[in-house]
Amino acid sequence: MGKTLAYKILDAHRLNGQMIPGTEITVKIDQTLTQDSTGTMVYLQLEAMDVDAIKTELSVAYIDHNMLQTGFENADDHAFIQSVARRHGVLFSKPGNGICHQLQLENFGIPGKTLLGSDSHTPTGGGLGMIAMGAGGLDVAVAMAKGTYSLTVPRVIGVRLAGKLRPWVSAKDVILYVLQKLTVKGGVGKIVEYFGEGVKELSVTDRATITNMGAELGATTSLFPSDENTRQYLASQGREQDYVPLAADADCVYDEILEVDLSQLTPLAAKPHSPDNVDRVSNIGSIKIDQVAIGSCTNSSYTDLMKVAAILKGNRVHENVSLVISPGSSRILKKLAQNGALADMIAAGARIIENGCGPCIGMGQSPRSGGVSLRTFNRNFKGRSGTKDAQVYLVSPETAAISAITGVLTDGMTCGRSLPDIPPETFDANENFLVRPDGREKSRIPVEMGPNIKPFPLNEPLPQRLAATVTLKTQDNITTDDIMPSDSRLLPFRSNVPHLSDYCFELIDGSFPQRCRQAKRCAIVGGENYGQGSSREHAALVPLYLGVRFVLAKSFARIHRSNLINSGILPLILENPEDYNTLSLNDELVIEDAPAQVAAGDPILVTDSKTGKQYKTLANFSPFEAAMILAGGKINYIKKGE
Ligand code: MIC
Ligand code: SF4
Repeated sequence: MGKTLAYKILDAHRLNGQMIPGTEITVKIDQTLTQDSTGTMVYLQLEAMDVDAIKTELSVAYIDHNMLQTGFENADDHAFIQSVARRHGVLFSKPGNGICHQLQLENFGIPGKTLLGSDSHTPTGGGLGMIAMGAGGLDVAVAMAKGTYSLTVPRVIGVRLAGKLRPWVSAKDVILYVLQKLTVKGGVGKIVEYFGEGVKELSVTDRATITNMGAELGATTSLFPSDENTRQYLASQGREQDYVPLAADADCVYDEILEVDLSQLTPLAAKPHSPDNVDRVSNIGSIKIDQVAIGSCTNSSYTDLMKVAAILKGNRVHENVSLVISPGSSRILKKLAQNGALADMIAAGARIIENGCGPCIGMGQSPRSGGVSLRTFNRNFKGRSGTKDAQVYLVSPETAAISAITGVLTDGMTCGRSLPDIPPETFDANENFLVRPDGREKSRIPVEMGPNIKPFPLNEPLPQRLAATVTLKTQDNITTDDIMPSDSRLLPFRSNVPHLSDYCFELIDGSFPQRCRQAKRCAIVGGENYGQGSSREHAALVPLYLGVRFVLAKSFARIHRSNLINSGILPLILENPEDYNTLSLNDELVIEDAPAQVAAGDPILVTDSKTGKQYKTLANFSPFEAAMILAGGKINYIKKGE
């Protein structure tokens, strides 16, 4: 039987374990990327590991998230990252160069390679036929130090694409459709692999939009074959030599298949407050809008922005709408400036902001109170925009641009306008935003550490009797934005866990930090898909700082589960989901003989010390994960030299 493309690449990089779904393998990591909001922790951890030389073929440190510089904190973080990058031979991408995923695709992505990034949207690289995965910062630091990463072998969902997209329907609508079908937890433990006749109708940047937002399915990653379109894309970036044709074997068998006829799709939108709350734009109707934000790592490619410019050209942004555009990279912005498209946008009344994440992570441009914002981004979790009661809809660049003109949510297919074809372009590399390692010896390059950079918390080895008070009970699909919010107030403090701890679960229950400070050790009760969304390990480190020692939930999102384990916090799955109903705030829970139970494997028994009720939980720890839990987290485990 033939192999899926995902298994071919994983198998070719496999160092340990077998390709058996659900078991652990260790793979060689060719490339890593970090961005600044997770990067400070990554480089603190890399420094703590005291390695002589990084083991990857290429590692890049991008600055794209924390760029408002409202105080000294962001700039200090940038200087810190630049200094450590230089010490370790990591390439540094200066602020202003653009968003990490767009830049990695343009400059460094190579079909068939593995990429591990400290950002959940690293699967953008799957648009080029890479196995590109998001992970917590510590896992990326270890991948740099050792050149490896361990993961659970995923199952593979095949998405068969047929037909061709109609005008006004684009790649964003494809992934919104897939999200509608599979939901935000449909991809957990799986890789989503696209195949079929329709693949050739999508450019690499279309594919990257789809694999980028595949993160919202909870998938390990998503990927496309590498074909003639891939060759053309790499040639357009001056890197044709990096092209490698790749495809699944014709007789491979997928674990599941989803059929998508591109020609049947219509413009779609994800309604507040979840990326899978998808409906047709025509069904939602002409709701009045206040803001349109175009950009992010999902939809800021050259073609996306050229389409936007073509729609805006000669028109006026509606008087009640604020249109803000953030290009994906300096190379794209330069081209838009050279060919006049930027002038068309500005003439129409668009606000152009810096190349970077910007409004996508609440760094400015928060909508008005109760405002309706159409965004070409990938996440519309409540409060993420920086305005608690904003209503954020996720749409394609085409839908965003036409709606910015009409002032209401508009289905481009019915607006009576045609869309011009965007001819392919070639791009010059812009080396001036990159700082390449200069080969100086590590010891001769000092670490530049600003006063806001505080040490990260470390857990204790697993005690004999692990007793904890339930200090929070949550619903299903809790996001890492819920656990550790990130916006312009808080992003500058990503290197200061004590400061962040006052805001943990702020939007869900503002008294959580106080309750944790009163209880000695704490536990959280969660529903399905606990910890979905970003890769930020702050969603584990901050609870750890507050005393959280285990989380009981119906199920966990992949990256957050790993981040909990790396922090020595036990992610325990309730064997009987009905037990969720019995557990409540202030319950006193205890795991007796904790080290012996973890070492023996599932089930792990958690007892309510007041009522005596026992909860059977499943941890599914691999031997390596169990060892980390016993040691009190990954850093302690590494320090023990095991
Ligand atoms: C996000 O889109 O949520 C982020 C901000 O890029 C995060 C990383 C972070 O929290 O720093 C992600 O996707 O992993
Ligand atoms: Fe940046 Fe938004 Fe992409 Fe996250 S999703 S990397 S915040 S643009």
